Amino acid sequence: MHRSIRLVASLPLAIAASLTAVPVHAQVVEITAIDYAFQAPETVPAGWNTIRFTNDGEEPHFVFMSRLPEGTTLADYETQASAAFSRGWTARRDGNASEEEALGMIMESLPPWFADLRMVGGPGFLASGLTSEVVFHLEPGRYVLECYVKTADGEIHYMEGMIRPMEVTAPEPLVATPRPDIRVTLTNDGMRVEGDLTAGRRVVAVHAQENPEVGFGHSAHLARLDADTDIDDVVQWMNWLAIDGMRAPAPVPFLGGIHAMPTGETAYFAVDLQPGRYLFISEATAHLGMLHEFTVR
Ligand SMILES: [Cu+2]
Repeated sequence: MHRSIRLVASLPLAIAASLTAVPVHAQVVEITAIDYAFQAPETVPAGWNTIRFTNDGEEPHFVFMSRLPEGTTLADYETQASAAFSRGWTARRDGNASEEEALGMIMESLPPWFADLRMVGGPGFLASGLTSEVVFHLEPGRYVLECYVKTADGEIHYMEGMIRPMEVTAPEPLVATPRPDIRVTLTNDGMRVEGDLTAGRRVVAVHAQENPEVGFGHSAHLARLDADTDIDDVVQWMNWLAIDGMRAPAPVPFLGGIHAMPTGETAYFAVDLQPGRYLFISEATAHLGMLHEFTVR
């Protein structure tokens, strides 16, 4: 744990200053995370939206963004879906369930409509003090913004207030699709990374070509690694049901990325790459080998 704190403390300011805009003429939506709430507009227009996500908190945060099925409200989401995860996690944390039992409890109590929840790939894990820009195509509907990172005490961020509704309104304006420099393709055989992995401002396209038949989808979050970072530590931290899983602080600084999306969809994020060691890692499927290390020279 001491090592984790040192890694976060050593985050170069250069990274914070260097995250830059995705070069696309999309509408810009500001979402800010604090410990523990989201500041965000109540409505945004449909279409390609650049989401500028800023972490003004001390702990790492993300925006798990999903569109509710027709006829479902934020209250349904909180009392039926979030509550199922909270119960499973609390049983696990308090020593009343193994990981498998906790997962079973969650799966059993999720409402039938949860299968129709449309995950749209919200902004990925982001370290304190950073801003990331992601570009998503949003369909009209009722959305939920949620963070389920945990505090050092094992409280889930959404239980502390990090859950919020957002309405996406029609009509859909015509805006250009971003042009990526780097393509990350998510398949059930692993993560394929192609393109210009050199220093400079890069737009990363994340494409969900496949998702697991059962369980949670693939995602791609970008972490900056130290020369001696053990990738297994990062993989273990991603295990939400592990006792120490996903609790603040993170073992590495996260620079953003894209959360789970439906199969076939693509979203984008921008990052200014500096020379160094990096890791693309999937949240729910990292332990299955969904990660890719690379070095920028
Ligand atoms: Cu959070």
